[in-house]
Amino acid sequence: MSLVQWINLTDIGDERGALVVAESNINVPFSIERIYYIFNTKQDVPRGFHAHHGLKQVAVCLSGSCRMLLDDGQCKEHALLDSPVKGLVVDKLIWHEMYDFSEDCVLLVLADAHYDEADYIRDYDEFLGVVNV
Ligand code: T46
Repeated sequence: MSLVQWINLTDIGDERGALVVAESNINVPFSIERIYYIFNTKQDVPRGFHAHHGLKQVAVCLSGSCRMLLDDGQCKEHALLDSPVKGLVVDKLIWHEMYDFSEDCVLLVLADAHYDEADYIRDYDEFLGVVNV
């Protein structure tokens, strides 16, 4: 199965413009406990470089574009986030790196838990140990 899993966030807008809805356990496969967004990102400055022990997330590029590397310790895949109707699932125990942020990129992230630094694995060798590679 591909590491790159998309959620289709349907545009239910009308002649006035677009409208997209994200709902817990309906089109988002978990209960949303936190949202955060990343913008004004310096170009050529990547972010991420971690995995989560338990956190599940969906990332949506509301404006502009960026790319994300997903790595399960065996395979690496790259995804282009360039649409507000495409949500990229970032599951637990997936090492991820975001890069190639456009100047106008606004990256929204829906998460299934509150912020907890103890949930982060920020060392790649530790990550490989956790996923038993
Ligand atoms: C992720 C990717 C996609 C908080 O205090 N609360 C929060 O909810 C978040 C997200 C971050 N922080 C603090 C933790 C760090 O001291 O903000 C600082 C920057 O976070 P970080 O370096 O982890 O940012 P990114 O862009 O590398 O990663 C973020 C999320 O942290 C992470 O969970 O999966 O976006």
